[in-house]
Amino acid sequence: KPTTPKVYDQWSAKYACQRASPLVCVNQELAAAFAVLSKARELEGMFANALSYERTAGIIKSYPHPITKTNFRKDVQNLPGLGQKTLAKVEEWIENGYIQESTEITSSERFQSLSLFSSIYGIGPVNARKLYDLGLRSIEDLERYYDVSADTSASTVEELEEEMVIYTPNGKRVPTALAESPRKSTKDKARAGVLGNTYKLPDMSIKVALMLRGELDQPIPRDEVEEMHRVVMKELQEIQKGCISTIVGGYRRGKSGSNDVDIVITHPDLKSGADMVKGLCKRFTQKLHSKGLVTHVMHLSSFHAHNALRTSNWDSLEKALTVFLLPVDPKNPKRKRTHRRLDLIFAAPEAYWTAVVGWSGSKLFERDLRSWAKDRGLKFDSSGLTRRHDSKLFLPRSEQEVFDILGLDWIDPTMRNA
Ligand code: DGT
Ligand code: MG
Repeated sequence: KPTTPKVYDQWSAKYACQRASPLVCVNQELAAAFAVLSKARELEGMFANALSYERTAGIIKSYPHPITKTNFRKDVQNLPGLGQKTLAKVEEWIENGYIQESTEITSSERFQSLSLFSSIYGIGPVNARKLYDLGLRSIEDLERYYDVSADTSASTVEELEEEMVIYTPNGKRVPTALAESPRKSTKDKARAGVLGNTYKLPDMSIKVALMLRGELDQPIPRDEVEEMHRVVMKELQEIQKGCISTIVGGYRRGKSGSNDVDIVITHPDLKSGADMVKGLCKRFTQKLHSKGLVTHVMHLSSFHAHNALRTSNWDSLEKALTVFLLPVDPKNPKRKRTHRRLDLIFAAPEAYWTAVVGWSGSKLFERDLRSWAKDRGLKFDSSGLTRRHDSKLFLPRSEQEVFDILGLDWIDPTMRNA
């Protein structure tokens, strides 16, 4: 579908989901400078500031002209959400070609270490700061700290399930089984400290990510993403015929190299598809693991229909976050394969298109999609689209219908790079 010219004209709209945002924009360095500021605030736990700079980077990505003094006065200073401080930085960039603060941050030891630590799958900003405060600076420091030399080879589905715990804000460990149990009341969970939870990946996953760092941090070319997809779907047909899928994430937005591969899967049978998909995630992950295609399982989640932990970031879909290794190519046996991060997301047929939209990104696009929906009395997440006042569930039959229900103009996935 071609992107409608209308969306291209809406560069001054408030929400990222109303605007066309190309992968690379005409003011890319300016957007990147604000992305650095956003990242720095995020790493320091200043989430409101991080979001504000992320929005600035987003709106700059949609602005279709190179920013100059003239159009700064005409357009840019009137863009929604840009405060005085931010505008001063844009002017500084017009004047000097850089933003002093971004340049300083980029070269600071603290920023470099915190970014490096948080680039390891499973290490978030809080953990990164904790490690930095312990005096750790480099990857070698991390490897010593997590004792990566110890056996990190096996993390099977079963082992992982036993290890899964949720850390409550006061540091209490609660088994995921309790946290996700549909039988425990919200009150029980609150008593156990589950509400306001943060998921923490088991240290084992961090070890795996560290051990495979040299491979996992290499971007995955598009043809390899497609090859992984083909292999995965061929295996899936063997245990559940007729499943369909979409490669989502950065690949779908046109990135030439992805950090991971995200695939949304369903069975299209409207009558029995939901039953066929239920529990499939775990079964399929076990199959891939037994074949050596999935070498590690970093996280498995949501095996309960009523996931009481539905927060803004975690939908209730079944998903497996794994490490994947393509088999050696018989036509090219010398070529060594690289471990890749693979996320499999399973949706019932009625949730398929919201899952596709919800996992295509970008992150800001998704966040604004939720806000946009909320403003209209709707609730959007990857597992469904509902009306707030009576919880009426919509059943979109295509991606276009998701946009229609939300009252949004169509935006091609390659223009969702806010
Ligand atoms: P990359 O880094 O090349 O993989 O780039 P992306 O954009 O593919 O980033 P990724 O894979 O972290 O996330 C893909 C999209 O899926 C992104 O828009 C956010 C969304 N997403 C990631 N994790 C979750 C989750 O746990 N729940 C939901 N609902 N969405 C998620
Ligand atoms: Mg991705």
